Amino acid sequence: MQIKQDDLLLVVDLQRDFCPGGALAVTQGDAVIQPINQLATRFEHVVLTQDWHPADHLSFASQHPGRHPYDTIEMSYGPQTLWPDHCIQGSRGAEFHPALHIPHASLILRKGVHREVDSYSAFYENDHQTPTGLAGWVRDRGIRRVFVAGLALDFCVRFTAADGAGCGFQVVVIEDACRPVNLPGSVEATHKQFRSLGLKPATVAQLLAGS
Ligand code: VGL
Ligand code: ZN
Repeated sequence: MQIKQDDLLLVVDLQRDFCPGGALAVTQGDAVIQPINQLATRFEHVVLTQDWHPADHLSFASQHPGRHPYDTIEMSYGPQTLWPDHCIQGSRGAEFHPALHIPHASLILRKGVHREVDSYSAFYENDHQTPTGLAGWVRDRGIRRVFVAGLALDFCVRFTAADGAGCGFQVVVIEDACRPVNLPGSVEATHKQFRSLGLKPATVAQLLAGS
């Protein structure tokens, strides 16, 4: 697969809290950083997303007495998984991982900033109605194809890829440049959704080889 000038690399949530030692650590989350740094040099357009919650965000189990991380609750917009406190605005855990090095990235999109609604996707908040503005940014640049990589495969990457396709972009998930949180059934559900949306997977090696 050949990377073109009007392609975008969308790098999802490569933050300290999602890497080993972080508040919501994804197994081997940091293993994707070097490949993504390398891939990013091939893209003219790169966007980084940053999970960026107020300290009292309602996706935090700590805001729901008697509830625990990874429980599911019903919010006004549907089911919501509860998480340990993570990526609090301005905190060390919310910083990009120090090994991430993509100086030419032209947009940093912060999401999950509203207390009442989580935002896994970089395009829409979890109510599936409130846009982040990214679709317009992408369209205005004439970008047609969006490559997605980062953390976590079964949450923010999954919802970003699905919404990107819903916005009319051609979406390619670079699966070996992602790692999952891996809750029961979450990875299987992700693959099933990708298949049903007809999303193309790619590997880092395929892209670097341009084949
Ligand atoms: C994420 C859970 C909560 C992610 C963000 O980046 O996949 N997962 N907030
Ligand atoms: Zn979050």
